[in-house]
Amino acid sequence: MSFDKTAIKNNIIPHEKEDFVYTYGTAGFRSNAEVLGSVMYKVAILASLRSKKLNGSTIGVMITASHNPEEDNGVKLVDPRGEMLEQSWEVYATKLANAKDGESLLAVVDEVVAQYKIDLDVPANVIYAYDTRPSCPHLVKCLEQGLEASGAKSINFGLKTTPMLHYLVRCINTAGTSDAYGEPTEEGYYKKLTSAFATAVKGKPRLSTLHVDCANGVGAPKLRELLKFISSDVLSVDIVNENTTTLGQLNKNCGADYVKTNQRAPPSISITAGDRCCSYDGDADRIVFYYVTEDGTFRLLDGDKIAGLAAVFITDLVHEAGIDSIKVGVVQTAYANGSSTNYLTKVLNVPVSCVSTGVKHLHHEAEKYDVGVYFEANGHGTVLFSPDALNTIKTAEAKTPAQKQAIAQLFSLTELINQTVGDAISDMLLVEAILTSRQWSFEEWDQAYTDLPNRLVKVVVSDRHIFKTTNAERQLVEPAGLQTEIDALVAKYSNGRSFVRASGTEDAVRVYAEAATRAETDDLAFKVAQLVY
Ligand code: NG1
Ligand code: ZN
Repeated sequence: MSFDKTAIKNNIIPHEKEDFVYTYGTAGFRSNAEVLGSVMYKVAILASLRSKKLNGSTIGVMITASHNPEEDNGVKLVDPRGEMLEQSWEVYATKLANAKDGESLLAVVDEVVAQYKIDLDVPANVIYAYDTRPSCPHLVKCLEQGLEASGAKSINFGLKTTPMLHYLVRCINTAGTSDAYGEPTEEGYYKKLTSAFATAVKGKPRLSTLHVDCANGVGAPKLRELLKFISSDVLSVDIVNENTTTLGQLNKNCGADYVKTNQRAPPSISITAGDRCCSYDGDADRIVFYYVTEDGTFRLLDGDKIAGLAAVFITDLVHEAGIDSIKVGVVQTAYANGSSTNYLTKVLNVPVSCVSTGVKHLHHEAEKYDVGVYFEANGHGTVLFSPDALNTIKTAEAKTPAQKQAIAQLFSLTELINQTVGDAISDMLLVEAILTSRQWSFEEWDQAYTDLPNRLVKVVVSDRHIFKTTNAERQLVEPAGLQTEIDALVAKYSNGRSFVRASGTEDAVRVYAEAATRAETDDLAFKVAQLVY
């Protein structure tokens, strides 16, 4: 099988819409599924080139649009260690996607080959998977057309959650090495997570049932499958919203994004005081938890709360294990609630960095710590253990039974937490392991700090690209003068904070505001939105 330029040129899938401009954004290409067939073809070519560049390492392609409505779809590339595609390649992804005919496509291919000095004779290896969207089968065919033209050896892994595909990519590329990540099968994934969970909670009484809203997406069948690998004496889960076959149900009035944005439980869940609930998003890489208090108030435990819980637990464990040389750090974005940042820096005394939106930015920053906890407020995140930290944990010698237990527990966390990307299933088990270990209710977890009231508003503008930011997106540099106006408004509110940035996944500008009270927050958000509009 060879990289066949003639076939690449001749088999090109024409653009569905003449004037559509494609951008490889925060989470790859994402838009209405109708315009994505042509993109899939090009993504396949790019994946093949990337694999060739990396000496035939396996590259992943995931077809999903996460929390977007069912009619949308998207695609992103996964690099050999399970991370997002290296950023410098994104411009070429965009260029390829916008090439309208065979000639211009080949011109971009030649540019990539020259830029990265790619040897086209190196064999390419690509694996791919997709979520439950009705447009997936067609888009998969378009992808396969591109894989064939570029002569890639490929494996269709079928229906998977996004994090599972990341896991598989890493397993395949590390197989047989000293840092082999796991068995490159779906079953291997379940076994790894469930056995780590069982170790992490050993000897502790099981918590009450956790109600899991799977957003009528791929998380539902996969969680059901995982449960076959773990005893209900250890983990009790009730799956809600698992209708993946009725059209129009995916992410509809349910899922992590619905809960976070509306700050309420999905109407399909009847939730009463004492119930423990969580919601995944459509491709199961995000999770948020929630409960209601005795007086019926809805309480959200979002990504910031998960980061705080993980940071405090791991910091304590490291200390109990007698390996204080391992330092824990947390990475957030500007959307993190001000109270969470305050709690992490002032109460826990852990270093916190703030980076631009998008997990790829958080992931890279988290790699700088021994243990890097990173979460977006919307519930997308994970915890990374550096190779040195991993080695220290593996070789630590216990002097007491308590140290022995702490070391074992720390090690189980390194197995339980998906090291490639945020993973709703893995994060759910992490939170359950911590709460089981501490025998904490959601209320007790929630006690760490109280969120400042906050509001996220979407403003549709004629051209979102004019909004340019700096300082991890916390300040606008363009349009000129707008930031000064925002600052003047913010200064009028106690604990006020607000910022504006263009979305990378939707054609809109996002306004975030927080302040001391709900009324002030809403007022600030509204006034800033008016400035933008
Ligand atoms: P954009 O649309 O760029 O704000 C959204 C989320 C990100 C991230 C991506 C990818 C917010 C405010 N933004 O990005 O955190 O998750 O989608 O899914 O939640
Ligand atoms: Zn997602």
